[in-house]
Amino acid sequence: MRSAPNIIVTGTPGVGKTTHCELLAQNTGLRHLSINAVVKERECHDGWDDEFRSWVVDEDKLLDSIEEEVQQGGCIIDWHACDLFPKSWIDLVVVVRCDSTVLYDRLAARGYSGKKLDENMDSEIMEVLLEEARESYDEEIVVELRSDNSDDVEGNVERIEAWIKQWKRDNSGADP
Ligand code: DAT
Repeated sequence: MRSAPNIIVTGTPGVGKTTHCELLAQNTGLRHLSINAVVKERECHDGWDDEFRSWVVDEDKLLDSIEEEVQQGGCIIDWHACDLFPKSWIDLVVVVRCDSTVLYDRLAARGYSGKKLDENMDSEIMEVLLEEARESYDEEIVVELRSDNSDDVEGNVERIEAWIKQWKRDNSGADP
């Protein structure tokens, strides 16, 4: 049994996943597991996709690589997909959402253009990640949080911190 929960923070690139994960890790002591970094550093990929300027992820290798760490609990998994992580690993799925005008500006500032920019904008507008989360996990562990400005980040992180405290009370092993 885990002594701290595992949380996925997911959403379209640019919505604010990493911003949330870093603050949450700092405030709670949970570990920020950036899947981007894992894929790159532990070479869990089949090479580089030039068109999308991103790694082609080898999901089996990725899951093997993080399994032991995640099963210990206390991981905040930061990734723009969520359906690959086994249900039994995960206690909460946070889908970060963002206004599309705000997102467009963030992605353009990041240097995204053409097909990569268009596909990410479509993904946010079509609620692709929210749908993926709802299809992959029990409804009651999926929450959608808005991240248009810095007040949103603080409010969201406070909410997740309160949830973590409650999870720890509920899973302490003590009699109710
Ligand atoms: P992601 O990890 O989802 O790709 P990020 O955390 O790297 O997103 O954020 C992308 C950029 O937008 C980065 O420059 C920080 C900024 N940002 C994220 N969330 C924000 C918010 N709620 N208010 C203002 N800026 C935000």
